[in-house]
Amino acid sequence: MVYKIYGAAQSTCVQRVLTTIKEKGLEFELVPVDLMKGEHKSPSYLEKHPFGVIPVLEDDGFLIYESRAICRYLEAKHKSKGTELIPTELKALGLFEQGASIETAYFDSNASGLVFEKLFKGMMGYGAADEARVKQLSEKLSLNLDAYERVLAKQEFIGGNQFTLADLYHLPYGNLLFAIGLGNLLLDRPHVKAWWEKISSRPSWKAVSGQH
Ligand SMILES: N[C@@H](CCC(=O)N[C@@H](CS)C(=O)NCC(=O)O)C(=O)O
Repeated sequence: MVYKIYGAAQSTCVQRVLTTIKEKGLEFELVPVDLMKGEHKSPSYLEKHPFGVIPVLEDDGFLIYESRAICRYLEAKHKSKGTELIPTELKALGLFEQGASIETAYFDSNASGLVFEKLFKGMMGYGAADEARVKQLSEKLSLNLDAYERVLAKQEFIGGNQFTLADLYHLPYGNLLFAIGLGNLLLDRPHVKAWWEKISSRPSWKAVSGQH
């Protein structure tokens, strides 16, 4: 079974899915969607993804979008293959769900905004970063990472004591924080630093981010 992933290899959301695919040891084919040419807004692509963003996964004619939902789908379908990315024991599952929610509520909302301001805006010709917004988002992220430090002082990973999708979800935007000169946010706190170094050195992520 070869999955089709519609997207671009450099896209953060696609990288989230590809890292999951590597962890599970699955086969995939990347079907290129060129954002610069606006292919994600074409009528045929909007049939696959009504919101006109990437990625979409195709599994033998079945289509699913939203990167985190795709990762969970693949984990559910291939539970016993490769790395187990969502625990089954009730309390471990509860902690995983908590960690997954932490990522969207306290990390992604700020980190993706920062990367948009400092990197994507320029790449897309939308002009200079709004420095007031950058300041606000980095202060918010910094405060939230103080909370990560408290969490990670008591458990090894953000979703409990095993590596899970909750950790993996952080990788693409965590990586780009370094590209925009804000990697110190992840390195200045000892428990966050140890966690970041552990998760970002996984072979799956190294392969997807091209740092093998
Ligand atoms: N929540 C969505 C976000 C998808 C998303 O925003 N994808 C970006 C690339 S990482 C995109 O297609 N951007 C193009 C656009 O917004 O026009 C997911 O996780 O899949």
